Amino acid sequence: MVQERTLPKFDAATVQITKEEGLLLYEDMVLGRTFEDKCAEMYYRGKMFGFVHLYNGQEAVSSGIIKGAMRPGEDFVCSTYRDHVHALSAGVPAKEVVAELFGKATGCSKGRGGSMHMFSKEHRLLGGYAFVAEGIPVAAGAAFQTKYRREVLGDPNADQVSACFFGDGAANNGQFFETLNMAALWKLPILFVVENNKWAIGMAHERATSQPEIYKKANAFNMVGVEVDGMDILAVRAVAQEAVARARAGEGPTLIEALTYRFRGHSLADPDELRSKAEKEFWFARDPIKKLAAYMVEQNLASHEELKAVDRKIQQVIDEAVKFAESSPEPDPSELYRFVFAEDE
Ligand SMILES: Cc1ncc(C[n+]2csc(CCOP(=O)(O)OP(=O)(O)O)c2C)c(N)n1
Ligand SMILES: [Mg+2]
Repeated sequence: MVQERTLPKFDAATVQITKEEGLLLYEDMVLGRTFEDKCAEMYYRGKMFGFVHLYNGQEAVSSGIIKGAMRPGEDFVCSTYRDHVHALSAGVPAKEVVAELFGKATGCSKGRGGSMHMFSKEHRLLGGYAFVAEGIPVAAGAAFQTKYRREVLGDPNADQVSACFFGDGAANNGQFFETLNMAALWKLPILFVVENNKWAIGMAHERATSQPEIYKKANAFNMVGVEVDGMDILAVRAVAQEAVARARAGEGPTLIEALTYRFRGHSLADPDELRSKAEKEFWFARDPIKKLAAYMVEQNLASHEELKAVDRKIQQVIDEAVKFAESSPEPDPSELYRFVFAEDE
């Protein structure tokens, strides 16, 4: 029998959501899922190399936080090696993400990064990072500069919020503790979003940490900590909206622990033999996309036909993105040393 942590209950009746908002969230999650499925197909067809970590199952976290509560393109987003979908939610066009996976010059990191290093200055995506917990202090740096511009340089437009996504495994790393301390001390405008998917490769979360309820660690820093059902996008959105409001008001950071699950192995090279069938079934039954679709139909916010039209539209976006990436040029070898250091555009 699998011992599952009780998912916090969320009463959807407490939220108001318009048809447009619902469709935006639905579309973003479908984009994430369809993108990753195509990515797996391309990987097995030998179109890309190295480690590739997919986000299937966790979509409600990226879409609920970024699309549901932030201002994509103005606010900052910082990711991990599981970064394709955070990039998409932040507004990086799918064609630039596929091109980056293929190592093409048109990729968002100009083909230099690949799967684990999506980056976009334009979309304020601070990067994907291969080292566990590496992005946490980087996101705090972005939050610090916002606060500095506002309070020291007197820029009234400096009200941006940073969201930093990382895993349960990362929450056992020293950078997590040091950064949370500083962020709380300086009341930085930042959301620390732990995507607790129960596993760090093959290490079960409960076996690796003294306090499995990660949100409670916020207490040690005098910071607000909340847990949320990471399979329920409306719950994630509600928690994120509160945290963003707190950050913009100068009231400091929030630690959000989203309870979620990855529907695939750790990476595309992982045979995924350690997780039990019962555990997987428990979480597959909570598919965040199906949950939102059912809610939208039940609330008369959209019909099955309208939702299917979104699915078809996204399929087309992905197909076009692949064509764009396939026909894009490789980076020119004469430019090998370019972009090592920052340069004016
Ligand atoms: C500093 C560091 N140590 C070890 C690794 C190897 N590693 C890659 S992913 C991973 C597991 C991280 O799990 P988690 O933070 O829960 O994120 P998830 O993969 O579940 O999204 C480990 C140990 C690494 N990349 N960086
Ligand atoms: Mg994990």
